[in-house]
Amino acid sequence: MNDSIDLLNEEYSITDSDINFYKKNGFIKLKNVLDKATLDYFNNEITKVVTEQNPLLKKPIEERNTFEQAFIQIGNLWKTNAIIKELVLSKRLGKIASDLMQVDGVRLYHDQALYKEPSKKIKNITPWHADQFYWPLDTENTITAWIPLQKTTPDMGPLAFSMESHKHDFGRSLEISDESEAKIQKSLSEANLELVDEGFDIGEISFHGGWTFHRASANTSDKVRAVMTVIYMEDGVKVSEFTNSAHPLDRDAFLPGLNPGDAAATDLNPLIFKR
Ligand SMILES: O=C(O)CCC(=O)C(=O)O
Repeated sequence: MNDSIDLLNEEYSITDSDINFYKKNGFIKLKNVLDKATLDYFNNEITKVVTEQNPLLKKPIEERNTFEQAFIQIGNLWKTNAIIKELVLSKRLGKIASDLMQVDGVRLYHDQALYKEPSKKIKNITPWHADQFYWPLDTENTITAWIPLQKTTPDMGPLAFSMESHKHDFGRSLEISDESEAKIQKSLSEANLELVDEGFDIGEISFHGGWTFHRASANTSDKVRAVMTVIYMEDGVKVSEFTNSAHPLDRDAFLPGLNPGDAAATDLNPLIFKR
């Protein structure tokens, strides 16, 4: 293991007030979870893989649909890259996920890099959505670590959250689209839910629950917004019934071979942390 990732073996202390904030609001932003040396190390590797594998390289941003404009998305990186695996399976992050959800252990659901390109021409927002729409998991105990690989200023499209929106079920059946942006925005405004839309310092990471509504503004800066995400689920959860067309696709990608009722624990879902 490289010296710069020793930090991944150290524990990050989560307080009762962090747990209460997460429970009440459905997300939390935590400072100094990683340091610059560690982030530079992973940024270098993840950016190399994203550049090599970018499925949108030959498609100009103006010709893409809203989802494709929002970010370059590449998943399951940990499976083929030993360096990225150290970050994705790190106990430091896995324990934070367990502590915030107040569960005994977490497994990996999947990882993905989300790179929002700089764009002056197109407003490449990430529309409002809740992730769990896509996931055939029989639990509410899912959480995403959104890990910016550099300081992320407000003009780069940092992740923004609607406070307490995990208690609000309007819009849960909308996939990421222009429709989800318009309809969920309207419903969150009508419910007077507060928006948290701020930059991320270097080393700051957010954790949001599967039903928390979130979005991101366009990247109007001149730098790429490089982000890695790790999605955790409580250890012991089962595959749910498939109730939309995204569910079997996610099953194939992240829970291969499983059917509703099976334990969500394939070779792609290692146990990351257990008390
Ligand atoms: O990075 C983005 O713009 C969106 C990220 C997101 O939706 C997620 O991590 O759940």
